Amino acid sequence: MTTTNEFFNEVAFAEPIAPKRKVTGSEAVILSLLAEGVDTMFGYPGGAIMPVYDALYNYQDQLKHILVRHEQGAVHAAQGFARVRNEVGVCMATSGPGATNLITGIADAMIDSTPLVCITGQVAEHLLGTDAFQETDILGISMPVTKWNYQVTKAADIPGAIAKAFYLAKSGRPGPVVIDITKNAQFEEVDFEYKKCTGVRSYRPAKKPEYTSLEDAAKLINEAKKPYLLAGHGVLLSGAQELLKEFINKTDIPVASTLLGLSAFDASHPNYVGMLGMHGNYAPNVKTNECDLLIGLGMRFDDRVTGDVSKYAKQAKVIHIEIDPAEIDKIIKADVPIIADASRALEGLIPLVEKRSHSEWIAEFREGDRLEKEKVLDGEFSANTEKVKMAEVVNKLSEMTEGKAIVVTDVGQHQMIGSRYYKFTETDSNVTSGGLGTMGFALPAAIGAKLGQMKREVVAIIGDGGFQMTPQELGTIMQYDIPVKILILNNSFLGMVRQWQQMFFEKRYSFTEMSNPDFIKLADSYSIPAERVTEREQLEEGLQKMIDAKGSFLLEVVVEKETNVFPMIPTGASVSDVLLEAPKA
Ligand SMILES: Cc1ncc(C[n+]2csc(CCOP(=O)(O)OP(=O)(O)O)c2C)c(N)n1
Repeated sequence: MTTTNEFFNEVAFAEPIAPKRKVTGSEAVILSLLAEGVDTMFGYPGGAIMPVYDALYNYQDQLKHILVRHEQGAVHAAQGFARVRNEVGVCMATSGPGATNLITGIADAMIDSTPLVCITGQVAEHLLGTDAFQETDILGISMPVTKWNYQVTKAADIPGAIAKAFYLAKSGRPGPVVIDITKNAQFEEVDFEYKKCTGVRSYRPAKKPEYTSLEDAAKLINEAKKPYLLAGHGVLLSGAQELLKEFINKTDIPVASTLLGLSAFDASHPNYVGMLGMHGNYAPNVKTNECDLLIGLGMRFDDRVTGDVSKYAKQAKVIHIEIDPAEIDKIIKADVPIIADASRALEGLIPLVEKRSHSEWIAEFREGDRLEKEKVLDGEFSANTEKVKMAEVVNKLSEMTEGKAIVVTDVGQHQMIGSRYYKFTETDSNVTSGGLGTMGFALPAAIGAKLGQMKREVVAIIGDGGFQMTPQELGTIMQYDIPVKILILNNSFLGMVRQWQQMFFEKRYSFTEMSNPDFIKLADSYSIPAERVTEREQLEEGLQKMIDAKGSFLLEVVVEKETNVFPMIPTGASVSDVLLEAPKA
């Protein structure tokens, strides 16, 4: 473990921004958060963090604390908040079970590069290692799923540790950080003074690209006949949305989005070709194996995007622009690696690239879209089934909100349908659990997203399975009157798993059918207005009620039980083999 001296020697701090005064370690925690500009945090108290909660009591008008109903809710809410604000999300929990309940969300934030500072209480220093009440080695447990974690045992170290935590969480490739504070450190006194962290010696995230690599990339871009750009979460994280538009308007390159990159590029732009991946659109997947230049921008060639890597874009030169050097050549070998944030790389590239037109190449994508429309969309949107289909609901929602809502999706069929059919026209609007695929994410993440962007409409789209993983957060919505809209697409199945069972396990529906509670009564018990739509004719009216509601609203739509999500790249297949329908038996 790092000792105090090593810790401070490593870190560069700015000038003090808070005057020196004597406070308890607990008050120092709150003052440090305020010095970092935190106005909202999420948490759940308990014995080992009680002194910090006590200190918070006096600062309630400056630092809004949202009491969730389960620590997993706190961390997902902090993620939702961070994602729509592009700021660090903050959550807090007690030691032991409180801290371990944060782990799923921390792992989720790690893989989806979401900046978080998670503060946990810990037993007093003299009890460490004794299996004391509610003691758990949260540093050991969280080590593989945090960017950094640190245990503070002395009040004097609190401001420095929190400053370093914020710096590490948001710099370079963002991620979650855990600061574990022993109870004695919370009680002790400290001469409080806050200095923001400006750098850590052993950690030098690249920001600025090498000029020669930009020149090499520009040469490939200028020469390419069929260039193709894949936009990922890094575009949003580095605030490169406008630069990307400028770059595309100049080069006329078609742009596809990863799941987490959605809303970084306006879906109504003529160069937008759709979503990549296992359940992405048809053309964006197939064209990967036909382009002559592939530009990965702030994305990491996840296996859901690449399918079989041995058959992935073999014909293409690859430019990979990515802030995390560990991602370069990890899955796809780059001809031109550019280690930089998306924003800096585009800034450098725009003057070097020539004005081009690629209309014929883009028309090839439209041909793929036509095929997808014929084989998938026409069926998805037509009223040819008894119950309404998920696609109809999302399509209607997208139309009725003009693509302007923040959409928070859970995990499953509805996530893929929601991501593909919601036509995002505003940036920072897509909040989903991509890398970890955490069911139960959406309800608490929507709470965070709404509190992060109060002026925007926030709609959580959730399956009946995922909703039942964190339904207790209805209590949080009730207590703080958070106007989140909840859209449950109820197929009485763990739909995505059922789809796989149907396609790959001979329809053996092993433990995927669900008897559900009455969601309307459940919402009612939390004083949340709710309605159920069972017929197609009621859909528009139901959605309108939900949209018009001033406060929170739960709309349950009973959807077709056994519809499948296509296109689909079966596990291990190539992007060229994306299926538009189930293979005939
Ligand atoms: C915590 C967790 N457990 C299990 C899974 C595996 N899983 C992925 S999708 C899915 C089914 C989701 O069902 P539901 O929430 O009803 O949504 P639907 O697919 O029907 O839209 C399951 C069980 C998961 N992603 N996360």
